[in-house]
Amino acid sequence: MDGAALARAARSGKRHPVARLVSLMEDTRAASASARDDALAYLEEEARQRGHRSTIIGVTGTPGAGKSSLLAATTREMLRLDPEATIAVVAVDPSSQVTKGALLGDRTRMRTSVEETRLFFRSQASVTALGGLAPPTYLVVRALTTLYDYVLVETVGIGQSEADIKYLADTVYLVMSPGGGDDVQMIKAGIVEIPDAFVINKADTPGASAAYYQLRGALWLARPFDADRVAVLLTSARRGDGITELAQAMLDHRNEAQPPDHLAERAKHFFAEWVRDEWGRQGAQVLEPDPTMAGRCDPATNFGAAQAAFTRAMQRHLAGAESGSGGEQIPR
Ligand SMILES: Nc1nc2c(ncn2[C@@H]2O[C@H](COP(=O)(O)OP(=O)(O)OP(=O)(O)O)[C@@H](O)[C@H]2O)c(=O)[nH]1
Ligand SMILES: [Mg+2]
Repeated sequence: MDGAALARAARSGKRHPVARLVSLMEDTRAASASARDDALAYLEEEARQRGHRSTIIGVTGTPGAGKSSLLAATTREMLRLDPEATIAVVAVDPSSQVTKGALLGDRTRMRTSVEETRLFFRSQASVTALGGLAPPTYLVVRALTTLYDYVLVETVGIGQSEADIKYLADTVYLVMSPGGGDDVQMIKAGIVEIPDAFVINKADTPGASAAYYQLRGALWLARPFDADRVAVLLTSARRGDGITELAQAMLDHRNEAQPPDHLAERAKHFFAEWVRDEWGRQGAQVLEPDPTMAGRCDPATNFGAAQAAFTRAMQRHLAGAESGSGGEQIPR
């Protein structure tokens, strides 16, 4: 597969070419590794030449808090407020936890016309046992930052994924809904410390303002140093309350937009995640003595090649362990 050709086609912003590019980024097979690297290299170079910058906004929160409904309403409003803005949404579905109906719901809520090139939506199954981001999310997001001004990533917040989204996103919004008992759990898990801003959704239901004051109180306890500066927005995706404010808050992150390859510096973290996901503890043991892969394959510039190299090293390691020779420690 010709990765650069796919990337060139995706620059049109048309849904199908972008979808094919995203599928390539999600393809973890070694056979597609060089196509992925070529596509990313092309996109980042092309974006650099245009002076393109983008910002990544993570939207996390408890299951059913209304993240998808909010994103559907908010992205529409963002496009209305800023007629130039382009937005990609990646929703990471915890496929092990929700029914197929919910999955389908996520997809239909974000349905837009095929001609709409300013908005792209992708739902991605999260297959990781850790409950965090799907392993290919990093590469997908990295590719999308070269094409869109805003990349919004929806994840379900269950511990580990909060920390993960902090690595991936420039800004993290936590969505809560009243009466869910969310606040108490958040403080316990220390999760309230991670987000940059909070959204209390379902403001049309009882308990929304109580939840607001509970959260404000929790913020004073958990992060007294910046509690008064943290935004807490009240919204109703159903009625449309607070959507303009949320859309404007997200648009304002444009000021912090970054050049196309700014995710490169986070490659090491997500490469280690991939190793753990793909090869478990044994993989981590092989990677640990030589996290730079002896300088041979830098995941920052050649993520796919680094994966392929590590896979080969791992296979040799395992074969060696079986034959009793102890195998190789350093991936080559
Ligand atoms: N009353 C009310 N219900 C809402 C609101 N926003 C979303 N919902 C409902 O809450 C349910 C969950 O909404 P989703 O948007 O799927 O929530 P989510 O956080 O994306 O859910 P998961 O991705 O499954 O974790 C749906 O039945 C929505 O119709 C709101 O503002 N008010
Ligand atoms: Mg959702």
